[in-house]
Amino acid sequence: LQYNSFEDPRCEGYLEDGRTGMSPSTLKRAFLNNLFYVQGKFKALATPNDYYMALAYAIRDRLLQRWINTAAIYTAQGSRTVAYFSAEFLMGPHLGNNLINLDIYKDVEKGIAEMGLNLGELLEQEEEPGLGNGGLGRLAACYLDSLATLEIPSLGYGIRYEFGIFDQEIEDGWQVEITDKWLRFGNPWEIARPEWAVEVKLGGHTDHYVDDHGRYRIRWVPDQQVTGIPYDTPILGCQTNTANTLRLWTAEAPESFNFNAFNSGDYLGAVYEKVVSENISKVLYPNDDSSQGKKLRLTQQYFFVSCSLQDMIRILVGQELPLEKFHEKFAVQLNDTHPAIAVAELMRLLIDMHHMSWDSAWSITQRTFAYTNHTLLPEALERWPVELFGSLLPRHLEIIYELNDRFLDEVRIKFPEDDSRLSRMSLIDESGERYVRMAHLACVGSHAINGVAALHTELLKQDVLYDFYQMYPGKFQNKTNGVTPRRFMVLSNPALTELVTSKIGDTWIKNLGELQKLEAWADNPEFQQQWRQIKQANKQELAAYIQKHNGIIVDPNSIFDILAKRFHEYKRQYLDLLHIVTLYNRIKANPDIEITPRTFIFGGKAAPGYFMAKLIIKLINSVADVINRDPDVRGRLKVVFLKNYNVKLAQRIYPAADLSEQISTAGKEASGTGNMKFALNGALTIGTLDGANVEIREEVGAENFFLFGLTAEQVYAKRASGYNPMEYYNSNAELRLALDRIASGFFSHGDTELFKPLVDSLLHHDQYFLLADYQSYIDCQEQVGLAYRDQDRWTHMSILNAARMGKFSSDRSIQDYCREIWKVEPVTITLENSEVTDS
Ligand code: Z2T
Repeated sequence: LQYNSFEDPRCEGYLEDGRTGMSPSTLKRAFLNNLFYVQGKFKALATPNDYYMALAYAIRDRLLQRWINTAAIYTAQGSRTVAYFSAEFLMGPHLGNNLINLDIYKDVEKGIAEMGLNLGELLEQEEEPGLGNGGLGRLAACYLDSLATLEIPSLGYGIRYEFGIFDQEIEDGWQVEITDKWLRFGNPWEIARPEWAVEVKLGGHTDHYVDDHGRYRIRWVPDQQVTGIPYDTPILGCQTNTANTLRLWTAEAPESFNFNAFNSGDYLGAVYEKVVSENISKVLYPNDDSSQGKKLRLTQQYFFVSCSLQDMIRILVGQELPLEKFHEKFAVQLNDTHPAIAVAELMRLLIDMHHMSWDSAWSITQRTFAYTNHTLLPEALERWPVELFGSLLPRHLEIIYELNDRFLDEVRIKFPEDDSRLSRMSLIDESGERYVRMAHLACVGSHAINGVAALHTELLKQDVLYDFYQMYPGKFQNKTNGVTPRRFMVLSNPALTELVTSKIGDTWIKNLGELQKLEAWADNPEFQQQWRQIKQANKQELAAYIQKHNGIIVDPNSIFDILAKRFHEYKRQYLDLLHIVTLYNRIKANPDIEITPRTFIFGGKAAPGYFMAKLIIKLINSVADVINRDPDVRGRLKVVFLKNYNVKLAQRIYPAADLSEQISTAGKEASGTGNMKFALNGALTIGTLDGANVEIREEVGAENFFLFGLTAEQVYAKRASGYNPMEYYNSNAELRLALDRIASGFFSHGDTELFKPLVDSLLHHDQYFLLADYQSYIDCQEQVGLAYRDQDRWTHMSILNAARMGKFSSDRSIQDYCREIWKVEPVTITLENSEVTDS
C-alpha cells in the first residue's frame, strides 16, 4: 500500500485535513485561511467581526461531517423522528456553545491567544439570533440541545424572522424599541436549501366538485400563494457525533405569481405582491404570555406549519414510506397553541391532497400530535375571530366545523343532556362574537397534553382545561421544564465548572444528577472558600459590566439581588420595587440603620404595547436615579437596570447572582426556567409557591429556600371572598409610606401624575395580590439579609442549591418526553461511515 505522507497520520510531515482536523495547529491554519479566503482580509485590516467570522467558519466546517453523517444515517435507517413545532427558538449565540459541545473550547482559546487575540472578545461579536420572547422560546432551544446530546433524531421547525425580538434601549428611563437586524453581517451558521422550497396557499374560497371518478371532493381556490424557503442550522450534541437540524422558513413571493403579473404589465402590482409575501416572516411578535389576534400572526403560524408538514411528507415519501405511516415516522410536539393549526392542516393534506379517508386521516393526526400548554393566563389563550380565520383559511374552517360536529357528538355520548358543557368545550366560542379556540383544537387533535410544572399541570386539570380532563383523563401528563447545563453552566460559568469537575469528575455535564456528590463538600471550609471566591470573581465581572454600561459603581461584597425576566404585572417586578422603597424609607427615617448592603439588579423587556409594564421600567429607573445619588444611603443600596436583557446578558448574570427573585403571584407562572438557571449557579431563591419553584424547593430543601406569600389556593379563596387591597394600605404603615412616596412625585421630580396609574392599580384592583403578599415578602427579605451575614451558612446553602439541581436538566425533561409521549429511541452516529464518506 502506498500512502501519501501528508494524509497519513503515521507519516512524518502529515498534514491534518484543514476542514475537519482538531489539532491546535490545524485549527490555527483553518482560522487564518478563512480570514484570507472568506473574509478577504489580512491581520492589519481585520476587524473583530472578521476574526469572529473566520473562527465561526472554521467551527462550522468541523460540524459538517457530523451533520451530514447524522442526516445520512437517519435517512438510511428511516429513524423515528421528533418534530418540535415552535413559533420561537431563542437560541442565543452559537459559537461558544459549539466549542463547548465539540469539547475544544480550551484548545481554541489557547490557539486564539497564541495569535494575540482574545476568544472572549470574538465571542462577544456574535449577534445572537433572538427569535423568541422569553421562556417558551428558550425552552425550545434547551430542548434541541438535549435532543442532540441524547442522540434523538429530531428536527426543530419554526420561522426565520428577519427581525427577532427588538433591542431595548433606555432613554430618560423609558424603554425604547430598536429593530433587531441580526442578519446584518451575515449568518455563518445556516445553509439555505432552496431546492426544498414549498408552496403555501392563503385566502380565497373552497370549491365542492365531483372528480373524474365520480367522487365528491373539495378544492381550495386560494387568492394568494407564498413560497417557503428552508434555512438549516446544525444543532450539535455535547460530546457526541449527533448534529440535528433546526429548520426555519423564510417567506418569498413565488416566481410564477410574480411573473404572471409582470407579463400582464402590472409591474408595481407584482412587486407589491412580493412585498406582501415577504412580510410573513419579517418580524417576531414581541408579546410574551399574551395574544394580539392579528391576521399576520395567524398567517405566520399557518405558513410555518404548512411548510413543515409538507417537508415531512417529502421526507417520508423520499424514504419510500406510505403516508399511512406518518405517525410512525414522526412525533410532532406543539409548543403551545402557536402551531395548533397543524391539526387542521395535516387533515387537509391527507384528505384533499392525498385522498385519504376522513377516519384514517383523523387517526393518523391524533397519533401524530402532542400539545404542551405554557400558561394559565386567560389573555394568552389564542382565539381567532371566525370571520378572520375563514378569510385566510377557508378550507381549514370547514375542517374544524366537521371536527367539531364529530367531537361534540362524542361529548354528548359521554355527558348526555349537558348543553352548557357542549358550549364550554366547543372548538368554536359562540358566547358573543364567534371565535376558533386553538387550545381546544390542540386538545382534540393530540394524544397527549402536558403542563410544564407539577402545579401548573394540576391547575390545568382543575381549571383551564377541566372539561377536557374529564373527557380525556388519560391524555394529561406533567413534564416539568428543564434547562441545559452546557450553556447555562459549562459555557457561562467556567470557573465553577472547573471547581465542580475537580471534585466529582466531568460526567455531571451529561448527567446532572451527579451534582449531588457535591453535598459531601458543602461544609468543607476549603471548598467553601473556593466556591465563594468564584462567586466573588463572577460578581466583579458583572460589576465591571455595570460600570461600563450604566456608569454605576456597585460593591461586589453586597448581596447581588437579581430579578431578570420579561416584564409583566404577574411577575411582580413592582413588589421588588416596594421592598427597595421600604428599605430606602427606613434609611431616610434613621440614617444609621443597619442594613445588609444590597445591589438590586433588574433586566427584562416589556411588550411594546404594554403600558403598565413600560411604566414599571420607568419607575425602576426613576427610583434608581434617586437612591444611587442620595448620600444618606451611603453604599447600602444600589439599583441597576441592565438594558436589553437577552441570552448573552443572561449568561453573564446567572453566575454573578446571590439572590434569585422568583416572586410571581402563586398560580400564575406556569413554570419559570430562570429560577433553575440561577439556582444551578449557586444563587439562593426568594420565591412563592408558584410554577417550578414548588419543585425546586422540594429538591433543595425548605431550609435552603426563602419562601413567602400566599399559596395558589389562598389566592383563589381571597379573590372569591372579595379581595380589598385598600385594607392592607390602611393597616400597614410601611406599605403606606412606600406607596405614598411613589405617589408624591418624590421619584418623578415632583410630578404626581406620572406614576399614578401604578399606584391606583394597586390600591383599587391589585389583580396580582402585591399588597396581600407585601409584609410576607418584606419579612422574608429580612431573613435573607440576616442569612447573608453568616457567610459560611450562606455558602453551605448555595452549594446545596447547585448540588440538588439534577432534576432540572433539560436532559431529564427530554428523556421523560421520549419515554412517555414520543416513544422514540436514540440513534448512534459514527464518524466513520463508508456510505457517507465514500460517496
Ligand atoms: C412564554 O414565554 C411562556 C408562556 C407563554 O404562554 C408564552 C410565552 Cl412567549 C403562551 C412561558 C411561561 O410564562 C413560563 O412560566 C414558562 O417557564 C415558559 O413559558 C416555558 O414553559
